[in-house]
Amino acid sequence: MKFLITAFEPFGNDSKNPTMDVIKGLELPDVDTLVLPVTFNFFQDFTEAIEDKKYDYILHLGQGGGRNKITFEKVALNYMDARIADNNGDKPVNQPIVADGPDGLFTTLPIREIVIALQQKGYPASISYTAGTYVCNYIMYSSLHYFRDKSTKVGFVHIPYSPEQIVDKELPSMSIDLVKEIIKETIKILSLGSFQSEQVSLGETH
Ligand code: PCA
Repeated sequence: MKFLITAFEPFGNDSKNPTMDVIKGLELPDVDTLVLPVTFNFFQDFTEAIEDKKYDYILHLGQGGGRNKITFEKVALNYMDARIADNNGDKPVNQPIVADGPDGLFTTLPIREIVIALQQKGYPASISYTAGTYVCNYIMYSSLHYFRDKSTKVGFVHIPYSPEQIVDKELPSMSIDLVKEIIKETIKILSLGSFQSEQVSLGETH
């Protein structure tokens, strides 16, 4: 199994992006890592960079400031509505990502099975039903759309702020070591490929 794990550069008012620290520690066989710019126009460069790699799994990581768990995204929307400019100064508002693309695309990772397995091991993981309307949603949608008829499976994981980022804020955080451990466990679960699909609900009522 070949994996690609991506991180993002810092953006907005944040001088760090914890995803960059997380991938630094992921020296594993069959796992490549890549840092992506926080811009709405780099997807073609991304596909060129990974053209001959034939990954089985691509796991994009993004900072989800304010989240209190590792969250596996269920759906990407064909929609950009940037509250702040990206790192190129672009700020697309109320626009589709792919003209004539489907309104939404579900992740092709078995996230229910992953989250159940992680929770059983005592890790704080859950499913999220919105990846926002900024660059994380853009990369998730673009990747799912690009790989829709290919064997590569695509997923997106938002991670909380790291403890040093919330020293002056009333927001949750998670240590980089714990995030790394959970991502390594996720890679292990996917590599073993033996999922339990229990009929428990991981849904939300709001
Ligand atoms: N988080 C942002 C973009 C880059 C990142 O790490 C987002 O959630 O859209």
